[in-house]
Amino acid sequence: MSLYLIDNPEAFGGYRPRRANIAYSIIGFPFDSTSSYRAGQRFGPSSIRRASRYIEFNSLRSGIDLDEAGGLYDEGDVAVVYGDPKETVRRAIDVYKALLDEGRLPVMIGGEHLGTLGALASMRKLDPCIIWIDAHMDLRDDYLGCRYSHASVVRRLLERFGGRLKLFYLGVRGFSGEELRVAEEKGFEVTTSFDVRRLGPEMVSLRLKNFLADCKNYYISIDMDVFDPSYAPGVGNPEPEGLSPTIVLDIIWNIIDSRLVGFDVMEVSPQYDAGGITSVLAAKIVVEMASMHYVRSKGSI
Ligand SMILES: [Mn+2]
Repeated sequence: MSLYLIDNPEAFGGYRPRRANIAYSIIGFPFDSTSSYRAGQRFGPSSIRRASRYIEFNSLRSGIDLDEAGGLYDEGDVAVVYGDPKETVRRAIDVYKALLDEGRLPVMIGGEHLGTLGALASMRKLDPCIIWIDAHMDLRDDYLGCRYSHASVVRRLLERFGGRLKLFYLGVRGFSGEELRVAEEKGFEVTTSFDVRRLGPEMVSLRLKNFLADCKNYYISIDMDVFDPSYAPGVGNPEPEGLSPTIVLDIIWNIIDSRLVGFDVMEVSPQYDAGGITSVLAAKIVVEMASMHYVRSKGSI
């Protein structure tokens, strides 16, 4: 296994199932060095793991109990280097390559959104389409002079994927004029939080299905700030007028299938998480998405 993986004694769900029995690998990304506002995302993975011990592993949408299906295997955390985002991304890529070589389906819990750059950069050969569920576009060339920033992840991905990236923004509502111009120029699909309210979940799901029609595989990244701050106050950059968890999960349930090659749930900042509800929601999303994917792919990936 990878050198850049550190065991975390608090496994997701409170235990480690037999690794061979389940393909889902949880990877913590405890990093927040480029955080511009409410730092503390380095504690996100631990907080999500703690919350995951006290929720049920059954899923109403998919109708299964993930514990009975084999559980979720927690690999531990990426060995991040605080203050060195570039080296940290390199290490995340190394960890992901090792897991992908084993045929596992990686699930990142974070941690600032930069971790997604490592996850997706490791998947260049798979050339996945990307569903980016976030209040923000993360499309700045640099942020405060830093090119390896949580606010520049999609821009760096564009470079790594040689300018051809198939990406669908869902729930965005906070972005600069320049970011929107780049998104349009690159042909990204942009469905804002207001579009979701106007169109409703069924129409949005149709848009997504069309987008995915000629994708061999795809990746889903969820920044917890896509949700309204009333559902998810504990994030690095809260943005009012967000989506509800039920709408986002209903949309994902409408489209999820065996082509999914990985997903992540990022940006939990527990110090700002009144009542700990953001961590509970993040843990629930991990369980729900793995369950939905398990059912749609009949447990095989
Ligand atoms: Mn983001």
